[in-house]
Amino acid sequence: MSFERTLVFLKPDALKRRLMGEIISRFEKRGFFVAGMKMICITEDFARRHYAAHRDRDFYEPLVRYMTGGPSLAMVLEGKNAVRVVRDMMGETFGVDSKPGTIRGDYALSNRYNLLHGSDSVQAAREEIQRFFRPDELVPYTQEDIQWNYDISGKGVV
Ligand code: IDP
Ligand code: MG
Repeated sequence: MSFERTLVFLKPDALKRRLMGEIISRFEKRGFFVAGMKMICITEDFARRHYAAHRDRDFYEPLVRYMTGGPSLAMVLEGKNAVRVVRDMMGETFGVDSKPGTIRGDYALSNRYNLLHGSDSVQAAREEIQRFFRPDELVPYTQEDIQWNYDISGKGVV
C-alpha cells in the first residue's frame, strides 16, 4: 500500500505567532501521518531556489526576506491524495481570499504572511521532499498507525 507524500512547511510568521501546534493539529486530526518533521532556518540561497519559479515577480525579494526572517518547521505528510487535500486545507494564496475553515481562512489576512507552504503537485512534492529531507530523516508508518483512519481490512485502502 502506498500513499502520496507532500512537503509542508510552517513559515516564520506561523512560528512567531505561536500557531505551530494549532496547524499541526489540523493535519494530524484529518488523519495524515507525519513521516518527517524538523525545525530549520531557511537560508537566502535555499529560499531563492525554493521559490525560483517566482524569480521575476515583484514579490520575489520581499518573499525571500520573509522566508529568511526566522525559523520554519518543515514536515512531510503522508496519506490519501495528500497533495490536493493539504492544499485544500491551506486555503487560497492570499489570506483575505481564503474561506473560513481553511488554515489561511481562519488565521491569516495578509497576501504575503500566509503561514505555510504546501507542494502544489505530486512532482513538486517529490522534488521538495528531497530538497528538505534526507531519506533517513523520514519514518515509515505501520498498519496500526493508519487502521482507524482508513478501512484496510479488505482489498485496498477505503
Ligand atoms: P502558494 O504559497 O499558495 O503556493 P505561490 O503563488 O506559490 O503561493 O507564492 C509563494 C508565496 O509568495 C505565497 O505563499 C506568498 O507568501 C507570496 N506571494 C505570492 N503572491 C504574492 C503577492 O502578490 N504579494 C505578496 N506576496 C505574494
Ligand atoms: Mg506555491
